[in-house]
Amino acid sequence: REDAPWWTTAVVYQIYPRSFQDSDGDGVGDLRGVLQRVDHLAELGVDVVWFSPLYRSPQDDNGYDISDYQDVDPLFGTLEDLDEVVDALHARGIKVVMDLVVNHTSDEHPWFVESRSSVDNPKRDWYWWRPPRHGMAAGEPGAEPTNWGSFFSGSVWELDDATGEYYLHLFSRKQPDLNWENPEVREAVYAMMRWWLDRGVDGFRMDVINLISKVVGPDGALHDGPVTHGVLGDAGPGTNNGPRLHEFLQEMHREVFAGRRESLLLVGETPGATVEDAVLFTDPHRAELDMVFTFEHVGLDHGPGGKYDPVPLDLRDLKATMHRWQAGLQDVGWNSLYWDNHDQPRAVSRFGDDGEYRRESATMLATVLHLHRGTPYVYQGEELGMTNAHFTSFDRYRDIEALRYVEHARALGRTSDDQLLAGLAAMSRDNARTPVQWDATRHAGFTTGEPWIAVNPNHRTVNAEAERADPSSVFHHHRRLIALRHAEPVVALGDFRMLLPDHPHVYAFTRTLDDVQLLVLGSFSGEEQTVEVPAGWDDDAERVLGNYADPAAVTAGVVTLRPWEALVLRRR
Ligand code: ISL
Repeated sequence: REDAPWWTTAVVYQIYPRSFQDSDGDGVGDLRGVLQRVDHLAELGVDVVWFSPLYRSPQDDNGYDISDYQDVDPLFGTLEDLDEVVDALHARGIKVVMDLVVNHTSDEHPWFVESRSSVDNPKRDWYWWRPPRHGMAAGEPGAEPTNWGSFFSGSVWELDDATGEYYLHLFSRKQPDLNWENPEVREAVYAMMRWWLDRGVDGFRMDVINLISKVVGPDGALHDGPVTHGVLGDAGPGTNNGPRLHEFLQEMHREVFAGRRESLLLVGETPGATVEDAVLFTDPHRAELDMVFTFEHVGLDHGPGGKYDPVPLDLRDLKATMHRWQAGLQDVGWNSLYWDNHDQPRAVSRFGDDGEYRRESATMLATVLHLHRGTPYVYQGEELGMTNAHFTSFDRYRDIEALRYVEHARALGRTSDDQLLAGLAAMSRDNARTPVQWDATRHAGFTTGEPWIAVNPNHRTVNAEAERADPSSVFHHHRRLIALRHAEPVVALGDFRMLLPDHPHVYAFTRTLDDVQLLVLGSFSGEEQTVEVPAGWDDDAERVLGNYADPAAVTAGVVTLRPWEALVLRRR
């Protein structure tokens, strides 16, 4: 127990700077805005803040397209402002983790500007340049070097007229992929990372880090992927979890983290990773990462047409997935736990009820998440029970992924505008990107100007000021959950055992450490649910947390949960 790393008892808070707090009235959040809100974070009690990208960027993908890794974008402030924010957070005992986006840069990064300038530029090989498909002319339909489709719709290949070759971009055409096969690229990335650590940051959240090693055949060949739907192929087999991925991570570790790992937090974003992959990433003896983000649980409601064609979540699937990850990383490795981030719709709208039972379902979801074994991540606004945007017209959307998707879907002509709008309303990343709702005033106290994306009109009732005033609020519930993890070792380290795996509406599990045991119950239902619990929970079990003033009672092994009720019991 004494040997457990510090992050086993930690809770991380994610800030998406553009939507957090504006200080200068330009409608975009910034670093001086963050300074105004550090007390909110301290009151919540979080241990770490992860900042989505603050670096200099053309903002094609809201900063995930970086043109200078060692500067702050003027939209957000200056390096000196960032130093002040880091100092202010450190002064409150909060560590700072930077987003690290090194699968790709911006096409405006000097490295890429050089690389595209000619075929014999020394940086040509820093990116993935390929001639047209054999026997075809540049620009001819189908002449792209592979059939891969981009995460943001369309081909991953962009023809560059200057040299008649194509460059690879798994995301937007303004996000060319770096060629990690080239040792100079890796050395440049490691040097930049060391610079940030020397400046005082406490770790990195590594964007799509499992895409950095591509499958390269002899003579540098890349291979077509299977075509499942549509005309483009799946880039996954050729780019996800490639052959040199673990080698690169171990090298990064030696070159950047050696000797200072204990105080840092290293978390990888790994869409497509399996439990088995996660064990390899997070086994401390392999010296790669501390934890990774799984995507399995946030893909369960994607339908046959992909994420914008959602299907209702079957709670049994969610429990089975979470259980597999809990069990798979019980002995070796560690989980990160999240429902929300800047790429996902709001969980209270997605898995809960964001109307009548907003408070109950948001607190239930938080309880279930935070009581798992792993490090919980709270995304800005989640602690306020913020909901989806519920936009009803295309012109509200800002996210490049959504806009590209609409453009391509319309060109294919198979989906009506109503269907497209319904898909976006349910699943768009912009649902998570509306400004944080601080109070009931115009624009929710986020900005004095015009916000870059509409503020949710429900800020009149859903906001930090109202949440702070109500002891039973989503905010105070999060505060209690975070305090519980700090105080009670079984929350951090206890063994996880799933109960009632086949129940369609109730999430139930125990956590056990030495002679202390917790029982966690959460109802994913607006109706009463009566379930049986294991023997021994009705006599002297102590109520640790709940989201109703008068907690449900366990009598003779049976408990009836009210709509979206959550309950945590303890016994020794
Ligand atoms: O958002 C997603 C689901 O539609 C994912 O496909 C997402 O693009 C993927 O998880 C990678 O996300 C990360 O890298 C992207 C960036 O757009 C995301 O915001 C970031 O979290 C490219 O840098």
